[in-house]
Amino acid sequence: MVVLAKPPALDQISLLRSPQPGDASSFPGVPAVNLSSPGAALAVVDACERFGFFKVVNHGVPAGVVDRLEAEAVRFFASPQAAKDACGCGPASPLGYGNRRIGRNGDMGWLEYLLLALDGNASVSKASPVPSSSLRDAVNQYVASVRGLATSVLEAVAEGLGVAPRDALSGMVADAASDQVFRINHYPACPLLQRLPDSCGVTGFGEHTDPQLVSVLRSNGTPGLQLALHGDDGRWVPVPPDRDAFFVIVGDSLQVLTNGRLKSVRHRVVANSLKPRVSMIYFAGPAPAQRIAPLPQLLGHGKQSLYRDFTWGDYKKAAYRSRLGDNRLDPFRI
Ligand code: GA4
Repeated sequence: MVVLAKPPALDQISLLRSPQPGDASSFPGVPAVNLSSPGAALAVVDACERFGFFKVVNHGVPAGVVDRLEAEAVRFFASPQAAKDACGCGPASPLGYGNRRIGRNGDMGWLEYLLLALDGNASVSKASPVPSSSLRDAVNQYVASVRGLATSVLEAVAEGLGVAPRDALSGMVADAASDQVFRINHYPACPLLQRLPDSCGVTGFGEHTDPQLVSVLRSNGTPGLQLALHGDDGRWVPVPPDRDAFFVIVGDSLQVLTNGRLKSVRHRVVANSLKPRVSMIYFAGPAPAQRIAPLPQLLGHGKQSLYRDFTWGDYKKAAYRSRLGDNRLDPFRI
């Protein structure tokens, strides 16, 4: 048992866990894909089938756009807590500035964040409170580029799966009514960790799958992200940070649209004792009325859908009734 002289704030919200990654020796590493190279579509599908995860390199998103947003985010999160609490954009419910509370059902993490809704033009929506117009502008500029990356990824998935038209998936995200969200997470350094045995970790963001089609994540150079391997008893492996790449995460909706051929991936973040981690994630979701069902071309040869029919609106509503770590697709399986 660990006895701490002075109970830290962390104790109040029972964050301590032991999220130990497993033996990563047989993990070949995160696949890296250059979307403009020949064979990219097959490489994307292969990575999505094996891991539900890969990183995009040589992506063409200007470094200045990324750096500008990271600097704005760091500046906001570094402001006094009282200023953040009074920024007029919190507490998150679920949009806005959130501190440690995730979602509506009691999930907690060692982080603070901004969760923003985007409108049909992929600009921060009027319904989303933001702390400053400079942060809003930086998000809009960033999302304009990263949404293009998500589009290319979804086109590559369609091509690699032999699905026509090429925009069968990406069109769901390009739809003017599509439901896209953007999140900036700040995981402060957690010095308490240095006083705990190695076997103890602090949960930054608990394990979960993303409900959307795909998520595109970029982080600073601080480690912490881990993913559960498909098969292999869901062994957890660390994802080495790469501030120059974008990580693509397969979400539950893409799993259903491909009738389980691509699988969403459980992932989580553990806190770091020394360095703060900042990540920015674009979640590509479809319009609320969009039917989420296997694409007809993937249901040939008498194959049945593994899922009952539902819309993105139904799924999102169910997600917000769930706990972070729940398997949200289970109730939708036939
Ligand atoms: C996980 C993916 C995205 O971060 C998110 C999260 C959302 C939230 O933080 O408000 C949820 C979570 C996420 C899934 C289950 C519900 C909803 C918290 C939670 C407990 C913005 C999303 O779309 O779903």
